[in-house]
Amino acid sequence: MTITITAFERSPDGGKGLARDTRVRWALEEVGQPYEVRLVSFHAINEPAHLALHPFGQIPTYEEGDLALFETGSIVFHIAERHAGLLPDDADARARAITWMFAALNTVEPAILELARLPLVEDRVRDRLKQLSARLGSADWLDGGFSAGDLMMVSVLLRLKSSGILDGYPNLAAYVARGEARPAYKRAFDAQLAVYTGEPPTG
Ligand SMILES: N[C@@H](CCC(=O)N[C@@H](CS)C(=O)NCC(=O)O)C(=O)O
Repeated sequence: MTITITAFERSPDGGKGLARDTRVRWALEEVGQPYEVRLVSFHAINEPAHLALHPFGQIPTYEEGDLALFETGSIVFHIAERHAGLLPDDADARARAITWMFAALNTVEPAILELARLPLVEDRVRDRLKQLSARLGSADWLDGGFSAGDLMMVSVLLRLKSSGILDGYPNLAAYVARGEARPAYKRAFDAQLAVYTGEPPTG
């Protein structure tokens, strides 16, 4: 029975093997099963014909006669069950191999995917800082005298201090420093720190 999988005709990784059809191809190669590939566009994955195979409009899919599968975990598991070479015969060892499949998909892959999203998140933060920096200009505070607006904005920006991102926006770095220099901020900071040091606040 012919096995047909789907893959992107233009993968965003430009052929680095990161698209998930690669793991299905790999499993099929390991067990020596020939297969065909139907290349699909980003548009086609949301068309009814593809959605009938994959309800979430993704690749890869796997077709073998009347059987249609999606999700690489289930596809690789199916291949491994039907052909020798990917799952041990011993029942316990088999269960452990399956455990590692779940670990890869449920525990390790989500964390790695977050890392891949990091550059996008950083771009978004820099956009916001650029806008805020333009708005603050050479003023001390956002709208005349110090207000609750500055209290909140400085509190939020403080989270970026250790990242070094603020260094690219000198007026924002100075704005945060002005906030931190306020006696009331120092008192608040010392009071929360005292919870950990056991020392009474100095202010
Ligand atoms: N959990 C799915 C994830 C499939 C997936 O995210 N596929 C990507 C390509 S590697 C895709 O089709 N992305 C397009 C989209 O989600 O719109 C699996 O393991 O098969």
